[in-house]
Amino acid sequence: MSLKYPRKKTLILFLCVLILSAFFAGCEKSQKKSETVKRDEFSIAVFVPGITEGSPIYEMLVAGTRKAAEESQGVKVDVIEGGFNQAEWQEKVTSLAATKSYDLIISSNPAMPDICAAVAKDFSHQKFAVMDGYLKDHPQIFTLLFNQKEQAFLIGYMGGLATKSELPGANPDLKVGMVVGQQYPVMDKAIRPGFEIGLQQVDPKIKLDFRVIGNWYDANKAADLAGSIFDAGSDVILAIAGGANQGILKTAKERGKYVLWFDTNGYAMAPGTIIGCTILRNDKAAYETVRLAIEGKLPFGTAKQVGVREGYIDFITDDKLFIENVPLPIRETMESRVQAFKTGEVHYPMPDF
Ligand code: RBF
Repeated sequence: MSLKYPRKKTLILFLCVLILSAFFAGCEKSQKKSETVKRDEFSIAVFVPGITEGSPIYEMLVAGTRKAAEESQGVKVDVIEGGFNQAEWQEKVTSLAATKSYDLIISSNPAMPDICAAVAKDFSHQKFAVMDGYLKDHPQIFTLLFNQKEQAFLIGYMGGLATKSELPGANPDLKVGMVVGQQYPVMDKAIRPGFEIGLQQVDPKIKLDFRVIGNWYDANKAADLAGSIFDAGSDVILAIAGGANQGILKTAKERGKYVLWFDTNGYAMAPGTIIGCTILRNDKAAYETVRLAIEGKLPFGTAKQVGVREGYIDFITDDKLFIENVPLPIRETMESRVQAFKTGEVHYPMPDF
């Protein structure tokens, strides 16, 4: 009998220990759980192949990604600029993948799918999304290509109407200029031909004066090229040169000539000088892509293509500055051209490249 109580005490003690250890185990578990939640946050690297500022297409890439991240909880975004030395891009993307800390690396330009595919060989965990690029059937990569033949056609049609117009800076020569940062397959097979088709649908006698800077930042060289294009008889230039576009704008303003703008609404940057803007919704594309990736629904392995009809390419006709600076008959013609693409009456497929 005398042993009864000590036994009871031992039992109570044992139960206490059991309860306490269960309690502490519970604490540890919930601590681990909160650690897991932390590790489970969705992490995105935006690799800008160049410099964001001054390149409308990259500014939209960053803005669209940030917007999608801000609308979700626990999503982290790091923006990494690759700079203008293109030979370094692959190494820089490799370092990002090697950190193993990004659920998604998103980038934008037609050279990036191949670079991502090369990096993917060594990092099978890494997923990529490339806007303004095309690569089919790679299980780690999603790409989205804009129909830039349609985008270039619309601005070409505007260029044709402008060079034949009574605008104060227009001359009787049927010549239109184009200054680009560099040449690449989409430029040579879609953008330049689309622009020329647009010009020549207005008048087959219109000639294109095409010049290449050789990089995406040299505004002085761009200004000189624009000057020699105007000297040779053009009255309007399509600018696709990233940060170097500023040089084209400067020369056009000084000479009372015109610029056609690509990718964003640029009318307010140079009122009366920029007389046409054809836009590409890289912000919308990046936003939608990132949202799907966060939800785990982005179809890696597919290559999406979008154009005017799908709402990713447009020509802006309702801006106050377009209305103020461009005569009504030109505006009406442009509106009807855009409409024909929107309804599907006209469609230019993107070529293979
Ligand atoms: N476009 C830019 O606006 N800025 C750039 O720095 C830039 N770099 C490019 C680099 C490469 C290798 C390639 C192929 C294209 C680049 N582009 C750049 C062009 C861009 O992808 C797109 O075609 C144009 O912005 C017109 O929409």
